[in-house]
Amino acid sequence: RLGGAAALRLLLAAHVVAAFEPITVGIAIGAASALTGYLSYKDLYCRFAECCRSERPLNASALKQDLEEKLFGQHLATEVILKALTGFKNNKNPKKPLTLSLHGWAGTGKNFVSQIVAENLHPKGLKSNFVHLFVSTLHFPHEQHIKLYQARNCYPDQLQRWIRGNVSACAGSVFIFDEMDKLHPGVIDAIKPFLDYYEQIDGVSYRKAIFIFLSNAGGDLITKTALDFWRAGRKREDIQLKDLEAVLSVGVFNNKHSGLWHSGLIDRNLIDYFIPFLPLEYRHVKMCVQAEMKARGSAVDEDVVTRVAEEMTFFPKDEKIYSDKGCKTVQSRLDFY
Ligand SMILES: *[C@@H]1O[C@H](CO)[C@@H](O)[C@H](O)[C@H]1NC(C)=O
Ligand SMILES: CC(=O)N[C@H]1CO[C@H](CO)[C@@H](O)[C@@H]1O
Repeated sequence: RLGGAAALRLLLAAHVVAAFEPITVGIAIGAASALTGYLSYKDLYCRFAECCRSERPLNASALKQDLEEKLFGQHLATEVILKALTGFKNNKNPKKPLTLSLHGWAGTGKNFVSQIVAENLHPKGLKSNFVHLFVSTLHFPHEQHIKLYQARNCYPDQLQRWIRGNVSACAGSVFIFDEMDKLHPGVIDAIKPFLDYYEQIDGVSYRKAIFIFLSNAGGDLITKTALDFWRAGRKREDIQLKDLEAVLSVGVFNNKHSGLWHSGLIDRNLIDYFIPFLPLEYRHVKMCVQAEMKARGSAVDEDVVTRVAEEMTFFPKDEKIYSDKGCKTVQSRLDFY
């Protein structure tokens, strides 16, 4: 048995090689782990290369802490996401992939939550090889371009091949579809089979995968409900899922621009959870500014916090309760100060 220093040298060598050549890494790491003797090959390998580890249990308290500390004003989303993910990850035998549909105005935290979820499932988050973000306006064509894309064979077959390839490589892959409301129905048709209750499709099981859809659809109805509560003098935190769930699925379903409209995702119950994001109030915007300052490593200057928050525009006209853009422009405004 070699001393610690020699083993360490081997490990470092493996690390350097890791950047260049996967097969050599395997051998070098194998040697190093034989020498160090206490780390399994897999553990060691996964220090250098990203491993999929679909079976790794979710750390529910870490997810809870992330959501509570970083996401502001979204008690419903926090609750539902925590419940949905722990339930799904604790289930050894899910009958279908987990599908979450996140709804609300821009800046309310939908993208942010997807990022938190991704990081809790795969430590590298959005940079992970097992997390895939599709932005409809970026990845998918406008209607008039569809022929062209079809000719180039990158739509929607390409998407199916990607999903298939990605899930084959990692059963616990996460797919995030942003701007669902701008997504062409054909794209949804292409992914629909993967969301269904099939045991396998062509030898691949999609049941451990997670699909997250983001859209603005239903944002106006969610806002209306929040406003009704406010006007009735009731607390925001008293809004319950049942106050919104019906509104949401009917509203979304009836909205031609929702991307989910007549896609069969709803009438076939392929969406497991509709998750509403409430419009953000002045106090939440302030929390966003404070959090952003902390994240940048600077002391929280309440003066600046107030100034940034007061620069946002609030609606409705008379009451001025909710921020137009949620927390969306906080970062750039903070840059300015
Ligand atoms: C889960 O997360 C908590 C909070 O971040 C941490 O203290 C704990 O060690 C984690 N547990 C495991 C098993 O990783
Ligand atoms: C193996 C495979 O098909 N991987 C695909 C996973 O998805 C990304 C897009 O996010 C494709 O670029 C990969 O080719």
